[in-house]
Order: sequence, then C-alpha cells, then structure tokens
Amino acid sequence: MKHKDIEQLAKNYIVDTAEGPVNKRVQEITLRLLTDLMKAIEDLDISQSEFWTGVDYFAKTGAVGEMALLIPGLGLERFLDIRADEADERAGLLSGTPRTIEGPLYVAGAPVCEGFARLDDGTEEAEGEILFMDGTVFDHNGKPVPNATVEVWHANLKGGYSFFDTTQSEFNLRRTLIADDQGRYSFRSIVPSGYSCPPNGQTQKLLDQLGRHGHRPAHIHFFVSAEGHAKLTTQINIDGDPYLWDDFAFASREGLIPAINKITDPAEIQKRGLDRPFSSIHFDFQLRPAEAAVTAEVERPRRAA
Ligand code: MBD
Ligand code: FE
Repeated sequence: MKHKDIEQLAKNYIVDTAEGPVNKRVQEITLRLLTDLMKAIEDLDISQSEFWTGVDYFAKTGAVGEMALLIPGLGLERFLDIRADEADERAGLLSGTPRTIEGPLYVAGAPVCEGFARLDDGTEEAEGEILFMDGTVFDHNGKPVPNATVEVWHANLKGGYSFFDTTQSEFNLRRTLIADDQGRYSFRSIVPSGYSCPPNGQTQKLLDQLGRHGHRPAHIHFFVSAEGHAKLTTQINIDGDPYLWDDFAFASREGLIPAINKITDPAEIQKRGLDRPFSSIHFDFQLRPAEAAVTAEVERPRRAA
C-alpha cells in the first residue's frame, strides 16, 4: 500500500467513525501511532506471524510487570529527558544538576529522617563497603535550600531493590531525608552493585536478539524537591564501574560521577564509630526555579508501600 493510502485508511478508522465526545489529544496520538505502525508493516513487509509475535511480546511484558523496564532499555526514558533538557535550554535554564531517568524501582512512603539517615538494614554490612555520602542542596543562585527533601534509593550488593526483591527488609536502602537549615543532607549506607535485567525476563529476551546486554553501572537514585523549585530526578554513578559508560538504560551523564574516596585515617574511622576504612562521596545538588521547569513533576504510576 502507498503511504498516502495508509494515511487515509488510518484516518477513516480513527477520525471519521467518531461519535459522541472526542478526546482530541488521544485521537491525534492514536492516529499518528497507528499510521506510523501501518507504514512500518508495509515498508518492512512484516508478516502476520511476526506481527502477532510482537503483540504477544508486549502482552507478556506487561503481564510480568516489565514495561517500565523495557522503556529505559529501549532508550525511550532517556529520550524524554533529552526533550526536557531542550525545554529547559529554551527557557534559559541550563544550569543546575543534570537530570537523569527515574527508572522503574522507586517506592513512595520511605521513612522520613532529618539531616542524616542510615539507609541499610545492616544485613550486608560485613560483605559490603560502608559508604558515607553528604552534600548541600543549592538553589539556582547558589544559595542553600533549607529543609529541602532528598529522597534516595539504591540497590543492594546483588543489584536488587527492596520491595521488588522481597528477600530484603521493607524500605531497605530507601529513605526520605529532610536537609537541615543550611540545606545539608548526609547518609550512611553500603556501596551498591549494578542492576541487571532478569536474565530470563521479557526485556532481556529482546536485548539478546539485539545483541545487547542488560546491565546498569552501580548508581544511587535521587528526587530532590523544595517549594519554589523544580523537582530534580537524578542519579549519581559509582566511579570505576566497568559499565559506567555502557549503561543499558543510557542514564550516565557528565556531572553525575562524583569522586568516591577511600577513607583510611583512623581518626575519621573512629569518628564514625567504625572499625575499618570506608568510602565517602561528597555531592551537592543544584535545583532550577519552579516556574522554568517545563516538566517539573512527572506523573507516572509509582509503587507505594
Ligand atoms: C534500575 O535500577 C534502574 O535504575 C533502571 C533505570 C532500570 C532498571 C533498573
Ligand atoms: Fe536503579
């Protein structure tokens, strides 16, 4: 079929059959996606068997709860961020901590702690490297933001996240920190490992056929928010990870790879009540003003506990 005829067919399907009230936006998007899909079927001569294989793939991926994992794996979540960056740039707002994707593993309702929190429940303390991380939340003028909210979540030594990995205690490695009156936050945790897609899952199945791996470099997620400022969704990476610039979700960015320092000074070790060296990361966040944040608050289904 010619593209022109496909366009007419899609229009007949979607637009001309409309009766009653119409959601114009849904109509516009459906028409466009259907038209583009039919053009792809035509151009690539996709067989009926291939077509139903694809339908079944998405149905199964949804059924096992991997749609929100497939999206970053295809680079689509990163693509949405690139567009948000472009919108900020048009608004003259390039400064501030770079955003990067949320991913599928946030859980709302983490325990709230003021100033400092310990994130890990201690079960991996012996095997893991103890991590202290601290910094200040600044506004776009470089002024500290008192009592900013810093939500933090990360994986354990096996690359798993509490709730999704039900062997972990509830809210292990998840907290909501309220920065102090000078915008400072700090926490103790363990250095996480990188995440890997479930090896027998739907996402990995497609990645295999694309000749791609499903690994993420070790990282720590953050939502940083405060009244009058755009909510920041970002991550920091653990420097030195072999996958640092080979992330299956394309989320690594310059500016989000702070130095990780090994602290061996006995005085520093004692100060923290430890008996062995630990790692330390210092990282400041800088928020953009709210009025400029074109995509300040992203609405999406999120797990809550
Ligand atoms: C993760 O931990 C993650 O951050 C993303 C984006 C996808 C899968 C697992
Ligand atoms: Fe993650």
